[in-house]
Amino acid sequence: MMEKNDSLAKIREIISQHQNIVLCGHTNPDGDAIGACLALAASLHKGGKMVQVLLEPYGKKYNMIPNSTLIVEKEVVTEVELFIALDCGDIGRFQGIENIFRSAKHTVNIDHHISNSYFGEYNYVEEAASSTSEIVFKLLKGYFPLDGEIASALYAGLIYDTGGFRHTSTTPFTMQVAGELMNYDIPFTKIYNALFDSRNFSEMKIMGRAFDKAERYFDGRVICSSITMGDIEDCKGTNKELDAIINYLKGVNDTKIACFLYEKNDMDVKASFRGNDGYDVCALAQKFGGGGHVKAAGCTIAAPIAKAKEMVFAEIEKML
Ligand SMILES: [Mn+2]
Repeated sequence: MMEKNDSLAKIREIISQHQNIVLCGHTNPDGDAIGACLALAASLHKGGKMVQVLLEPYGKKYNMIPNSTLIVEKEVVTEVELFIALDCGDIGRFQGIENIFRSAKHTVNIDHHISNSYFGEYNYVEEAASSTSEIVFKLLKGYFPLDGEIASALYAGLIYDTGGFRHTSTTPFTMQVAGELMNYDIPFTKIYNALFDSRNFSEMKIMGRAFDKAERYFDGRVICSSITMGDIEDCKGTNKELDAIINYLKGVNDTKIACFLYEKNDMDVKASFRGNDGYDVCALAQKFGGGGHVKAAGCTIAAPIAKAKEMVFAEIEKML
């Protein structure tokens, strides 16, 4: 099989050869996308590069990830020498800035999603890596600056994507990286609590509504809940406050597949899936043009929420 990946050494060389660098993470960025972007950006900035980060607005709980001042509005980005996409499985994962990506002289794709489409001119995709932040650590260590703030950002990405070292993507190397990052005297308790144990009042209210609306199907093997724009409005929240729900659904005893759907706008429904052993929800998400990991994946479906649910269930029925 032809190796589709470039080496980390090659990626470092490309970075070293360019001065004006734009980084982006995926749409609706999570702890790993933000952590990886701000860590790499801060390191390159410290090394004297002109760095701009493109990330959509994100939830308060990520505010403890340092160096968010490197984030810019897409309108101010002109003439990109090097564009680095982090934690993005496909070009469709960075919405609204595809034109910036295409106008860049060179592009790099660094990711750990199994569904990655190798869309970069240079690619480094490691499915076995716990997180993109873990890959960024390997990229930086010994070659680019690392400090307490950069280590905090990487640690945030690492624990976010492993669910606090719980998911099967956690490896001895993940723990080794965490240990090395802790040597920078990072506020690891604060980072953990911000990511996993704090929420807005509105977020709690929306969670309550989602739990109330949850139902089980296919003899209890499938659990599903959904949230409408009206629900979010009633709870005075936003659709950035829905991330925690799916894992609670998955945690219900005897669940094989958990689904959570929400109305993104009048046209689109966002669906998240979690699968237990033996159920490939990445394949499920791919049926709708989405992707992700075997046990955690998602997609966007252009249909009303009831219809989207029907479509998802029709595919799930084939899997069971
Ligand atoms: Mn990730």
